[in-house]
Amino acid sequence: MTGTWRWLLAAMVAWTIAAPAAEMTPSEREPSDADEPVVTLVQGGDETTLSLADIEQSLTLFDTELEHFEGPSGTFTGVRLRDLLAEHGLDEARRVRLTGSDGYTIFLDREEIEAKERLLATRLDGEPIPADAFGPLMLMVPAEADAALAGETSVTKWIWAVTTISGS
Ligand SMILES: Nc1nc2c(c(=O)[nH]1)N[C@H]1C(S)=C(S)[C@@H](COP(=O)(O)O)O[C@H]1N2
Ligand SMILES: [Mo]
Repeated sequence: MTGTWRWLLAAMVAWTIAAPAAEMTPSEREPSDADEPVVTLVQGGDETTLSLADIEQSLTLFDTELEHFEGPSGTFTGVRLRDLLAEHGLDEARRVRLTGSDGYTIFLDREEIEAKERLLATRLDGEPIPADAFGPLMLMVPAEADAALAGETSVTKWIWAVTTISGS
């Protein structure tokens, strides 16, 4: 092996060891064709309703393997929150508010949106996530999954059952 190859191999091994358990990688899954509405986007006076098909067909899908602190575990597939916001002009908002079907609500300001890679998961092990199991849309920070599970980081912004996203 030449020096360069040896160095490259060492770097790859080091990266594999150091890589966070739950990284996001582009998915090879086929986008959904389920067209029932799952989420409403609100911006000014405009409201748009999106289905899983609308979300998955217009954006790059990512996979991440993690154990969610509420129990569900496996390969989650979804879109980057940032991509979804950009696709619908909500990246211009000062902050966005996400609300769940249970009324739980969070705000994310632009800085927070930029700071962390958030996955809006639409599937678990290839299947849509049932409404009675935190679905159909779950927001997560894959890079912090292990810390979340260990109770070492705040998970107040891991909102599940997201039904509304509005800009303000
Ligand atoms: N839809 C929804 N998402 C939610 C919550 C909730 O009540 N509803 N609770 C949040 C909070 S405050 C925390 S600490 C974690 C874990 O919530 P739990 O302790 O109520 O299980 O999930 C977050 N995501
Ligand atoms: Mo909480």
